Amino acid sequence: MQTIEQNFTKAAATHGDKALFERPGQPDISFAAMQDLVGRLARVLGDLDVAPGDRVAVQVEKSPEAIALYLAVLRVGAIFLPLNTAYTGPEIDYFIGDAAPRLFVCDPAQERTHAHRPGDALTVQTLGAAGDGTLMDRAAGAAPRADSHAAGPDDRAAILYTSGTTGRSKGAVLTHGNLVSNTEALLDHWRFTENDRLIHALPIFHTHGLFVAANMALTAGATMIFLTRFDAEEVIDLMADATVLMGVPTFYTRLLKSDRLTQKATANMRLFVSGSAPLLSEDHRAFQERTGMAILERYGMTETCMIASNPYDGDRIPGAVGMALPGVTVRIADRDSAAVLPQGEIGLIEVKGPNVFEGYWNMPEKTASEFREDGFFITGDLGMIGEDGYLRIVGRDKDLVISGGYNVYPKEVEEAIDALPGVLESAVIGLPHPDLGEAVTAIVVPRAGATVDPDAIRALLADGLARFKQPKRVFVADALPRNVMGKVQKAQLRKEYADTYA
Ligand code: MCA
Ligand code: AMP
Repeated sequence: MQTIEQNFTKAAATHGDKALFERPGQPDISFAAMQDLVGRLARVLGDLDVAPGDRVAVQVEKSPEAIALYLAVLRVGAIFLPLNTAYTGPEIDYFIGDAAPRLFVCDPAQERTHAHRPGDALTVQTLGAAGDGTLMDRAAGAAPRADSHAAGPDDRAAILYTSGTTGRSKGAVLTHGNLVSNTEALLDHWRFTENDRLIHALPIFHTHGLFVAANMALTAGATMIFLTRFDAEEVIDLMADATVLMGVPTFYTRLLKSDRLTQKATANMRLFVSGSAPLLSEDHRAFQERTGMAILERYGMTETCMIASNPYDGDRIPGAVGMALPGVTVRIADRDSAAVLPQGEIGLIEVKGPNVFEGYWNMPEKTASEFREDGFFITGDLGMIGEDGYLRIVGRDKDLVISGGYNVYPKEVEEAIDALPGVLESAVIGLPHPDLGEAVTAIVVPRAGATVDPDAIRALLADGLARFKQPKRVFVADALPRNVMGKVQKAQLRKEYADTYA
């Protein structure tokens, strides 16, 4: 069994001087230099008493050093736990409390905020965007550790928190086998090789940027053109010297806004991948008209890595996410009876394979409730498999908003709003948004005799909720529409407020 870290070591042995990272205006970083840094960071982790199975929580800006830290954590057999840089203090408190990491690595600017954290077992270190901070200071003179902790496919590699319908985030535990099998399937399916030059503009604390994009380049020995954020004009400039872009639908919506997106601009590119949220069919078609290239849409989940993909050769169909990846089984089942449904019928998308996670950290009951008895994981997405064999996602059985590729669970936002003074209750919905796909929107009902101000509500939410979870608009209403069972009719609200961002 090889781990992602061991596969990287193999690639580094072959590609020594080749650039692993290229960054506009900054020096390249070769595979050999990266390998040296991973070794030194692995030594530092050992010196900090990080043992196999320990969690290492990391909330840092995107940098090559952060990727090196990820590989070093795998090298020592610990569990990598990346956290969105947008998370605020109360959110971090929850993750640290739940995962009980041995080490927490934060941005140097946050060190004082987190200094209070060290309890019996927790150490806080820092890593800055420019490769600065206490961790790198320690690594400067360290003797590289070359040997990897022996890991089997079922050993734990990472925990990624995903919000829950109950409002409580769940840590999805991913094994080395999950990461390696999925990376291998994607390398093969998308014909990704050492000759590729990947424009990497995604954040590295989620599956898409870390376990799809970075793992593929690290394993294949490819070069990443590593950008700290997505800028459409910059990405168009870089296409002349790149081969692949992986992005969320918002990337493509924004690229299409530029007149400079042309067949000529994309002539060197061989593949555009979209995922994490539905790609608008009209964007798919417009992109093909403008560039002559069909975006390849794929479908995945934090709990399952990638599940299905449109073909590399063959039709990439707008509105479809393709077929199950090799080794992965997808079926459509009835929500209540669990009966497997025939082709063409809409039901819950369920998945089984080496890509499917072990379970939720410390939540055996929650884990059990999301698997069928025969081991299929219930995604909570609604879909159907057409006569053409392509999977289409037609909706969600879970109350979830996906904004610019980030998941927001309404329950969590509603709980935060309901706790504010003067609020009786609230409903949070996703509404069509021209840039983000869906925008988080709140409808708030004041207590009798109280008045609530939408701007004040937004301001009060700012300290406790990550920015992407905060409602873009807040509406005040006298009451929420309910059915006879008393359940809030969110479909009705979505209809009523549909044109908010038009
Ligand atoms: C930024 N803002 C957002 C978002 N991003 N608000 C809602 N949703 C967002 N996604 C806020 C900013 O804080 C700012 O707020 C305002 O919106 C405008 O920011 P802007 O500069 O336009 O944003 P940006 O920095 O350009 O970011 C937009 C983005 C980014 C490029 C779409 O959100 C992004 O990189 N998303 C990718 C997420 C991702 O990697 N998802 C994969 C998850 P204000 O104006 O108030 O200050 S993995 C996954 O889902 C599965 C497994 C899968 O299948 O891949
Ligand atoms: P996350 O929990 O961040 O891993 O997000 C996973 C969810 O994103 C899935 O359950 C889907 O609802 C959604 N998703 C991912 N890829 C696609 C896609 N290509 N089309 C539609 N929805 C998608």
